[in-house]
Amino acid sequence: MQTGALTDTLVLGASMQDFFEHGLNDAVFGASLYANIFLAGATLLLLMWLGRNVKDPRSQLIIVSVMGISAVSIASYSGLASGLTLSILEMPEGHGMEGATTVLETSDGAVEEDGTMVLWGRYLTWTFSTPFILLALGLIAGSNITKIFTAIIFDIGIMVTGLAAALTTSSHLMRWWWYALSCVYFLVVVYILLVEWPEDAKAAGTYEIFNTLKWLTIVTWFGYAIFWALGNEGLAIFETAVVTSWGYSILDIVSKYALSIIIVVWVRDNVDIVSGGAEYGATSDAIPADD
Ligand code: RET
Repeated sequence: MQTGALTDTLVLGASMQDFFEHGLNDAVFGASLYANIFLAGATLLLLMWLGRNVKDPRSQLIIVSVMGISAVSIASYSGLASGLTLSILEMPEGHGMEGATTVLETSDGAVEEDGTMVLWGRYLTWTFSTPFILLALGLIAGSNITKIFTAIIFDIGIMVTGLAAALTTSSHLMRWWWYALSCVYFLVVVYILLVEWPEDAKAAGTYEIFNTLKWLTIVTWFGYAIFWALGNEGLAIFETAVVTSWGYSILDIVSKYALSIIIVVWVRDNVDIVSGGAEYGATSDAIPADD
């Protein structure tokens, strides 16, 4: 019968409610998400307070940009905590988590599912949060629109291909192909951060602060890439989603909240330097005619 055939092929995975309850009942896992909702909210309020007296538009743009990081983060972690943006995926042949099962702590007791837990909402939301980091860094370095745009476009490429790497279940090789592609885009961003923007920052008189922010960013961003490779989505050296989730959450604390606070405190005290460049906002060296 038609209905019978349909029922036979229906795959029943864990429900969104199961994921939500798991976040509440598994304290270690849940804390990695709820702590970040709290930290992102607290950082956002602190940044508003720190930047409240800044009136210069270019300085305000940097401040608004870093506030955007925490604003996206609240939504990102809410997506994970509510169970909306995570799944249990069965990994392909040859993957370290092939044949793995995951136990979810629901209110009705433990539910075991085939597959490993993938918090794919992170990669989706990094697509929206990390451009804010690069916009702020590019503006502090006094860089031009072309370089800022290039950094942001390749950054979006990193995150979208990272999302593809996390969600691909058809072939083990294809997962690593996505990962490699993501790394190539990542190298473009690293090049801009290590070579282009330090030069611009020297000219803008912001080299010292830029250098600190640059290293904070480079080290933590490599941390994300390494964590993916070692975690349950990659080589599965850390087998559980809990370790991977905490790893990313700790990296987030440094790469987003600490970075934002350093930026806003510096901008607030250095508005003259931030707004000082003669050609800020221009796309060529030409001086507009008066007529
Ligand atoms: C992935 C996996 C594929 C290879 C690479 C990655 C890099 C991720 C990075 C993430 C940075 C995230 C930040 C989030 C803050 O909101 C996608 C893990 C290279 C660099 C800073």
